[in-house]
Amino acid sequence: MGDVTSRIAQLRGLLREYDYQYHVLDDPQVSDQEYDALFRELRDLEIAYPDLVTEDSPTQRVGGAVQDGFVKVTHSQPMLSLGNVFSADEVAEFDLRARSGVEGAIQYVCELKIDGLAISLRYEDGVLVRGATRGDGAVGEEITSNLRAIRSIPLQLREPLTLEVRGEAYLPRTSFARLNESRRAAGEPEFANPRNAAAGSLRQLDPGVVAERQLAFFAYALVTALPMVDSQSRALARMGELGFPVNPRYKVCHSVAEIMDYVTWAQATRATLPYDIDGVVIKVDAFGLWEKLGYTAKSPRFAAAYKFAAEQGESRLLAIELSVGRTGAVTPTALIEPVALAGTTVSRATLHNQDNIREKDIRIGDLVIVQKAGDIIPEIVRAVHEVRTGTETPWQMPAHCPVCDTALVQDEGEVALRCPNFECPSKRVEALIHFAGRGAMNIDGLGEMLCEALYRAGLVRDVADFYTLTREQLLTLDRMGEKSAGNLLSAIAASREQPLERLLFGLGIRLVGEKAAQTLAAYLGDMNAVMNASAEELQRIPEIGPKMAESVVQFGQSVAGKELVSRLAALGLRMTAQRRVQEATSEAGRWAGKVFVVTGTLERLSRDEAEELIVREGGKVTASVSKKTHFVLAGSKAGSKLEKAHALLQDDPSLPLRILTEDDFFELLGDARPAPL
Ligand code: 3BA
Repeated sequence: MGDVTSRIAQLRGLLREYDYQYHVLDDPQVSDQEYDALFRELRDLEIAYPDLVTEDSPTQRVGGAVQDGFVKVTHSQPMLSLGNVFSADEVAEFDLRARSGVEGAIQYVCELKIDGLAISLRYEDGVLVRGATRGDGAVGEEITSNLRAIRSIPLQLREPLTLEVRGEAYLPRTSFARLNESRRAAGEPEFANPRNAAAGSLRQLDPGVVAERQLAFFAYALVTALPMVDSQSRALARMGELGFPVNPRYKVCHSVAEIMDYVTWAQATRATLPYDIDGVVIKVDAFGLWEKLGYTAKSPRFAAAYKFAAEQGESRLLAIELSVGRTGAVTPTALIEPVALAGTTVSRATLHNQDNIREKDIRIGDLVIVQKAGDIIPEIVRAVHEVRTGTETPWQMPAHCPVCDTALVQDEGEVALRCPNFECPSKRVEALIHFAGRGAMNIDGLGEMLCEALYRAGLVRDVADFYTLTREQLLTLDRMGEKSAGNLLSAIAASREQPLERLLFGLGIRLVGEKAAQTLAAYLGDMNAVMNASAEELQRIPEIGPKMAESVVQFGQSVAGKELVSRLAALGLRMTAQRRVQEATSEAGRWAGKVFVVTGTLERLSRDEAEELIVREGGKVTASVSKKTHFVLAGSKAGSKLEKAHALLQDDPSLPLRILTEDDFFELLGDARPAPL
């Protein structure tokens, strides 16, 4: 028995070392056959002696069973987002601010910004115990089983330490190509880019699927303080020693010029890398300065992301396809000859609207410049008129809906043509997709294809119909099994509990985006109030302007809107807000009748909090600066709104308009500052 125990320990040690050499150092020292022989020997011993199996054994990467879903976890420290910089000037500003906190020289670490998903890994006594997604930064999802299936993530560290490390899980380009090839062969929809594929993979409930997809990992942040590790450069080195894959292509820089050289190098190298990057991360090296520089509301002041400009390519415009969105807007999409761009193949790109096509004189058959920036959908930038042959044909927007043939209309002041038909199948399906989508009710498994299939089968005409679907109905659909049907029904049922703001957003009221839905829910408190609010009442709410107010009133007063909402209420969806903003002290408040605009980044409170304070004091918050504005509260990086205020004052210094810094604002509030929100 003693022999077995020590052989198992020896095998694990060897396999761990070989995994490390292969996946972290990228420098295998044994052949696949040798590795496999040792692996089989270990696996067979563990089968014979199941009591000796441990979680951190190299055989246990894909041990976990298929899961039902993911549990939410609160991060020990929030995973902040990075502020963006786009030019040498903005890097210089970042540098100036960082230097204001130091005497003497400053050192930076520049890293490639891997285009994957930020994750957090916790180790106890050297053993991986928990892995989580970034989520919204405060709360993520526990995906330990999936992360264990990533072979470059160590299950056991080379030293028995307790610590937390963060980094990027990503899909190497070769893995991405392989994955899409097999999806194409299986007739499944392909992923648009490696990032989406990585995200989709980590949401899989079966770790076996994650293992197959061959994701990888780079560690870039050491959350736990360790002896002798007082800088980012040391943290990177130390994480490497502990067995984490650390991207070796980072560089210590001492000036803006050196940082920009690195950016230039990264841009030039980008296409040859085996993974996608979307920029460079610049970090102050010394941890001592991290504390001094601190954070803004959202991101650290000691780091920034330099985002690459969009990558461009050339292609041929083959045809223009029209689609009808949820609001009826008809949008043209260019079908182009496939072109490789930023690591993916692009064969469709947006043309935005008919005015854009006319203004840029884009014709079928034209050579076109295609551009892709980050997550954004590819777009046609322009046509290369110089190389026309005369065979190119101008394109005309049709007068009728391409789906239901209703005459299209153009609203005053809008560019898009819209299909006004309430029953247009395309609008209906898009409304269903929107409702089930991520920012809205977030119903797992209810994607575009299924929404369309449900509509076509006549099972769902509007969003309320989701909640009366039965198992039998679902089973009549192609490729719908017992298990998927069950999962879908429980996901739909669970979505009843989604907060009011998600429901409001999901209803797809024109102009009401995610942010406006949150504001409406917080200020009005329940669905009834939203449905019955007058335009005046709505406009008193921060950042709800006349157009949105009108749209909400129109929905609230429409027969269809009323009917839909009352059905949803009867079906048990949540109709009241969890958190309600305190009523305005109205006339009594110190800012009764005063009109505010809040702009830029505030340091001591969020924009929402500032707006709530203003409303509590009887003030009104609007989105844009005009002659009627009394106060512009301007944080850092305030842009056009602040400029507009300056311009108005220059034109007419007698305006009652005042520009406030954050300090001025708190001074005005004085000792009457209400209790923290
Ligand atoms: N370094 C992304 N954040 C990064 C630790 C800080 C940071 C990133 C980074 C905040 C990359 C924001 C999400 C987050 C961990 C918060 C990188 C990359 N450093 N090299 C400075 O390659 N994508 N992202 N992740 N905490």
